[in-house]
Order: sequence, then C-alpha cells, then structure tokens
Amino acid sequence: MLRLFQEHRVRDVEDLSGVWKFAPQGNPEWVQTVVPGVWETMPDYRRYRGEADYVRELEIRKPGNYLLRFGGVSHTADVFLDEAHIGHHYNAFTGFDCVLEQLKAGRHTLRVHVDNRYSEDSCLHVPNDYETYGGISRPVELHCLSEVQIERMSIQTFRTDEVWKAEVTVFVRAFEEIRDAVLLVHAGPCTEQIRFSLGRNEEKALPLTLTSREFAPWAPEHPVLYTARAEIRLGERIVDDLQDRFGFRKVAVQGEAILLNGQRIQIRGFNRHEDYGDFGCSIPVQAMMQDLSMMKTMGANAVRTCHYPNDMRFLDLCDELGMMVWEENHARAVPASVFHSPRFMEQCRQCNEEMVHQHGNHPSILIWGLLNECESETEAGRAIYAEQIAQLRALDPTRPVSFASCRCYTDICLDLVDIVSFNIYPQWYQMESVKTYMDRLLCWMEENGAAGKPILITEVGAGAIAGFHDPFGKAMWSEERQADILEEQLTVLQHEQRLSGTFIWQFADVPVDESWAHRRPKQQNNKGVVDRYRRPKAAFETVRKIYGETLHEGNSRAGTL
Ligand code: ADA
Repeated sequence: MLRLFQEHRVRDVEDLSGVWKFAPQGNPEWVQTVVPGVWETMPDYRRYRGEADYVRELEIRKPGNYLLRFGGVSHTADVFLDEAHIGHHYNAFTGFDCVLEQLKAGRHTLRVHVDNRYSEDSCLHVPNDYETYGGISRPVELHCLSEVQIERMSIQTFRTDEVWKAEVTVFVRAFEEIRDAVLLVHAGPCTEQIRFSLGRNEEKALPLTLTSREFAPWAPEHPVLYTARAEIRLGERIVDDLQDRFGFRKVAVQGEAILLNGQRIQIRGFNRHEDYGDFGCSIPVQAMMQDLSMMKTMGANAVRTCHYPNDMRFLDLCDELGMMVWEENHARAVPASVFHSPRFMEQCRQCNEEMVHQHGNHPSILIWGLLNECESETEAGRAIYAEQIAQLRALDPTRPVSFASCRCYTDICLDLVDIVSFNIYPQWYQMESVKTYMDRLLCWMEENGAAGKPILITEVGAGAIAGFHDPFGKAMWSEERQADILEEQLTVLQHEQRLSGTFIWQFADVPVDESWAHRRPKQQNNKGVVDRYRRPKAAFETVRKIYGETLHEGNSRAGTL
C-alpha cells in the first residue's frame, strides 16, 4: 500500500504489489519480477538503461469507475489497459493517477511501459551524483470508485488566540450529475459538514474549518497526529471517503530564527538519498525505519530529502517519529543548457505542484526546498528561482522556502528566500580551517541578502571508503580522516550562534552515474557515515558524540523567543 495507515474504509482499494511480468524492450522472453521494485535488482538487468514493460492481469468483479494510483515510476511511464493508452507521467519521485471510467467486469491486461533513459526530454533525471533506476519503484493501487470521487484533501493548521484551527479543503469530482450530497469531515472532537451538488464531470474545492481547544500540537518531542476523515453521503449511502493524518503545528521565520509552535528550532540533520544496498530507490519500509532509527541514535532530529520528493511511507514514519523534514523538489545542479530550457521549467513546475499537493499534509515537513546548487549567480538564473519560489509560496503559504546554494561569494538570490542555505565542504573540497571558512562566508552572506534571516548549512561532510582504515597516517578516503574532518566541521558549526542548524552530507553512501566515476571511488558518493548496507563507518560514533552532546546540553539556542 502507498501509506502506512488506512486511507479508505468505504472505497474498495486493491494493493497491486506482487509478482508482475517483466520484459525489456525488444526482448520476447518475459520474466517474473516484483512490484514495487527496480530492474537493477535482477542480475541480468543490473546495468540496463532503456525501456521495459511490466504486465499483469486485473480481475474486475463489478463494472464501474476505477482509478489506478501509482506512487512512483522511474522515470517515465506510459500506462495501457487492454492496449489502450490511459496515462503518461514523467518523474520517479511523485505519484500519479489514471482514471478508468465505465470499466467492464472481467479480466483486463495492465501494461506499464517504463523508460529510464537520459534524453533531451528528461531534464530532472540527468546523469548525476546519484543513480536513476528503472522500474515501478513505489506501490500501485487499484481503487473502485462510485459516481463521485474525493480526489484529495488539503489540511493547513493555524493557531489564533491559543486555539488550533485546521482549514480543510476537500477536492471532489463527479462522474455523473449528483444533487444534494453531503460532505462530512471529522477530526478529533470536531465534525463539520457542507452540502453540494455537481454536474457531470464537474470538480469543486469544498472548504471547511475545524477548531477546538482540545487539539494538541505536533512537535519533535511529542508528535501528536490526528486523522481527518472525509466522507460523501448521498441520502443514506456513504459513496466515497478519504482519511489522512495530520498534525497541528505552525512553522514561522522570525528574524534569524526558525520557529516551530513559537519555539526556536536547532537542526541536527542528515541528507538522505532514497537508495539502499541492492534495492536501489525502491526501499522496503523496514529499511526506511532502520535509517530513521540510526539517525535518531546519532542524535539527529531532521532529514533533508535530497534531491527530490520522498516515498510517502518514509514521510509517514517521519510524522510518527517527530523527525523534522526539509523536502526538496527534483533538481540537482543541472547543466546550463538544461537549466535554461523551457522543458526544465515545465518539469519543475509539475514536480513542485505534485510535491505540495501530495505531501502538503505531512506535519513533519517544515521547509520546502528547490533547485539544489543551480544557477543562482546570474540574472537569468534569478528569474527561474524567483518564479519557482513564487509558485511554491502560492501552493503553500504556511511553510518557509529555501534553496541550497554552493555559489559562495557570487549568489544573487539570497533575498528571495525565507531561509538562506549553503552547502559547504571545508577541509574536503576547500582547504581552509572550518572556522576561518565559516567566518568569512557568514560575513559575506550578511552583506548579500542573509541579514535578518535564518541560515542553515544544508550540506557538510567528507568522504571515506568503508573499511579503509589508516589510524596513524589518516590518509585521504580513510574512515579516520572522514571522522576527523566531520569532527572539526560539526564542532564549529554546532557552536556557531548565527546558524539554525546543519544537515550532514550524507547519511549513507550511494552509487553514482558512470560519468562521475573519476571523482568517485568505487563509483559511489562515499560521504555516508554508513555504507550502502548501513554498516557504520568510524564517523557514526563521531556524529553521535557531537549531535548527542548538543542534544543533552539542551542546546542553549533552542527555546521560546
Ligand atoms: C553537492 C550536491 C550533492 C553532492 C555533494 C558532494 O553539494 O548537492 O548532491 O554531490 O555536493 O558530495 O560533493
């Protein structure tokens, strides 16, 4: 299933996880594989980049309206039912639906044509410092619909006069004309309802407000979650329903501080790619949980979903564990020719919209990030940043927006964002001492748009080849050298009063595209504090010591403003 809780009690949902048939393009031999998954898990297709088909039968017991919901296909999907084209989607990291009206009862053949090639059409999936896999990488569901459908529900929470309020908007659409329907929304002690009618194929956004003194806030130390339940009644019948979990919390930027429910937060974070050992980007939920529990063991309280929106089950875990999240759109330092193409803008816009619509209710997401290390030092680049920042703010005015810059001393976009963020690698790519480097950069930032705003270090780290030890010489790529560098970096950054926190680059090693191999031993980005299979390197204990100390000191900067 796509989520870690039940989204529907009335709507019939079938989980299509399981064994599907698989064949790469032009290969008449079908083999069996499992969905969700990536084809790189099959020994014969470990290095396959191309097109492939996934096929399975659907048994439809009663005729009617249906919907296929895909959590993510890497990276381009064309969906066919009985060979009729019913959907197309680009981008591995956001979900999409295919609506099937008036489907006949009986057996149908579902075919998903998947393509993970790099091409001019693909501006977000480019050869990169991480891998783009191939396959139906996130779960798939078949939903049985009635005459009216709840498409989605948006929940934004506010606090006024000591009382929490949830503004809920339910997006509905009718397949046929419906009159005098009732939408009922329930959460905690509140129930609200609204009457509505819809013409055939009409869509509407229905707003409701839930207010109560009883609602308790969501915070990392006590991540209280509520379930909002929406249902549509036509006479005596409940014809559709949707449940989502949410939390009451307010994120705000006040001067140089990031506030959560009025308390200043101090981030001790990790960057984490969706990549695990031999599973690629299709990670079982147990492994997601293991990642979070390892991060928590080291004293971390936040994770950055570099460099794309994450699996909703991971975000569900973050909601439940009180892990704060910086979720990021899908764009990592693309080449200039791609960055300035209209296709790039179009694909980013779509990703931004899908990210906010699909993930906006997760209380753990505190910050929207965009365009990691793109061209923020030119006027043309600034226009692209400005447009996408405006789009994100229009989609969700309740969360601060930021981007991770590497344009030290040249960035001209810092005034555009709510939080200024930099990726820095002193002692790894730059040879200055961390303190000297940071002091100089902070001075420059203050004079170039960061004054009066919070500042985050969104990446800092060093590489080590797992298992390579050199305790005395501390050679480059040894675990000891990485641990030493991280110790210096974190010690300086944790005590720098001007910062609102740090995200270590990175939690785990990841394989990278071949074009990066000359800079990346073993064709991996080796800056993980654990390896691809989550075996800790020496730096694990270093981070645990430093993040842990800050945690136990109570962190003088965290607190009420
Ligand atoms: C960048 C980038 C990361 C990674 C990192 C590194 O800052 O954002 O994706 O490539 O550098 O390891 O050099």
